[in-house]
Amino acid sequence: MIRLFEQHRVREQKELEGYWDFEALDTCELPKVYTEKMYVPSCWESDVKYSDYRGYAAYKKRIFISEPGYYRWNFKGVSHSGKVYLDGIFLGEHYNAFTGFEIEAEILEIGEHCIEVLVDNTFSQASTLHKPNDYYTYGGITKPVVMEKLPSVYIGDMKFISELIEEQWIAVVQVKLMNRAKSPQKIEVIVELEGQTKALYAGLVEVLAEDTTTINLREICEGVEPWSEKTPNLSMLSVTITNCDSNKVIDDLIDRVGFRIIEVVGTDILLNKKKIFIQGYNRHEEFNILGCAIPTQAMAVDMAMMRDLGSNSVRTCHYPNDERFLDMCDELGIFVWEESHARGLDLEQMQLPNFDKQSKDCIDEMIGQHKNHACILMWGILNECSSNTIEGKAIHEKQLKQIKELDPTRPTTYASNKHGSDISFDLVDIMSTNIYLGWYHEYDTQEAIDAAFEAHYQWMSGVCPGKPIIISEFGAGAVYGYRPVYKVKWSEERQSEILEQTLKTFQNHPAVSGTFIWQFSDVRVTEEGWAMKRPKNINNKGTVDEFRRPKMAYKTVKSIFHKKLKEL
Ligand code: ADA
Repeated sequence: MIRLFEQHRVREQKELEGYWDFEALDTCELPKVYTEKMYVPSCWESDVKYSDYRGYAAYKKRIFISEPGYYRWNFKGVSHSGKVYLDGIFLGEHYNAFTGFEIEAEILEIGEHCIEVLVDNTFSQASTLHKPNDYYTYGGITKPVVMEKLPSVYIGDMKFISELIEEQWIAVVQVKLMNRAKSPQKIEVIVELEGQTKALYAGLVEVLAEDTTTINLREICEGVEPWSEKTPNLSMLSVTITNCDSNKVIDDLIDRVGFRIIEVVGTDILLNKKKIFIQGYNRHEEFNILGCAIPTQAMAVDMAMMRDLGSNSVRTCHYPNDERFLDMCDELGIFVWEESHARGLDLEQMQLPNFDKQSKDCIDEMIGQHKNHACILMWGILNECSSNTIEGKAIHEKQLKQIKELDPTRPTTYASNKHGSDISFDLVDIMSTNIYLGWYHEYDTQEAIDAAFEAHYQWMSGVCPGKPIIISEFGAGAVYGYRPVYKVKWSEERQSEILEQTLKTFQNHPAVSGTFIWQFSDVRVTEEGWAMKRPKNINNKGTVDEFRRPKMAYKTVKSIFHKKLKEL
């Protein structure tokens, strides 16, 4: 499945799912011979032969071209990086497993061609975001590959923003047209929004040779049903273009949008002018043996459990998520804190030569690809990075500036663990703190936990008064099935008790606007650097284990979350 809704009725698209030729490699170069098969999309670790393989591999897919023209391959996720070749000719490359990329080529010869991809999931100084970590990063073509034939003039992008001014909902839409032809093209453009009686836009534009044209519109919309967690109303926004000379419809693009506005007013977070309380989970993109190549059916399993628990939100720790998961959040009314890729980098790692570009590209792609999702309420960066140094603050500032330039409509944040020393909170709209009271910070009574958080809050509000505060991570570990008579750490009982105590502290504190439990499910971690701190090589702070088996804490969280929902 490419998306949870139909994106095109005119443009030809097909998913290149199935077995591709595969060859594990000693060096990152195209092989002469392929001796194996690997399923796409999948993590190669899901093939028992490669369950802990970290290295290079080549994939090859034969394609048949029946008509000369412009073709594009949209790789939704290649982990960690991919180099793409057509008939042995290098077309382009991409770093980062968690954002998609597009590769284009003009093919003139009818007949068989082949796409090859060199995939690399090694760790090196050149890879500044994929590091040995408290989550596993897999190898392979892990998300769908979509091939499409593009007309010479096609729709390059569509951006939707909703505004609410004096009770009136306004649609602000930007459409980009691309012209590959060597002559100007006269195009009729129609932009329609489901529920609106007349087209938002209908007009003729001329796109100059080998150039682009942008159409901007801003229209008051009547009868709008806004999007919210209780009423996740979505509308199909479609743009269709017709070549005026041939009078032939040549391309279309459909997206699914929601009218909603998110604001920070004082210490409150408002959705459509109403204060909200965010409660939910940090969720890594991993589903046990499937790794990060999660089919939508498995995403739906997680979504059903998080909603059963009473979650109204998810934090995409620590990287942009699959757009199909975001489609689900749009459709079910789940708030999302989407985060660019970074976890626990110190200043030295943030100053590596490739860090700036790899971070910039990830933010550009995250916002470029996910900007129209109503569910995304805020953008996050740099989880537990160097926000307590002058140089680190400058890097935070640079990334936050980039985000605001791309999208001024959503608040920004980052999750800090620099308790008592963070100097960057003034840069963000929402202050967020990771604080494991009762687990990493030894407190064992409710009173002690309440007092410890109050002291932490006093420090935060002293450093940067008058902003909303989110508890972006808190929780405890538990090995599934470990039920000793004593409530020792790693037992399910202790995890349940710590979550009960800390949830009570955070949910009862007037300054807290949201809580994200660390974490929804247990996840595999890299052996390098983490095995000795993680029983079974697993980060087991999940409320469910890696097989989605609920731990004792499940009932505890469910009771507390649902009680809070009743108060909201
Ligand atoms: C940090 C980090 C998480 C995870 C967590 C833990 O807060 O942000 O990714 O590693 O600690 O489980 O200790």
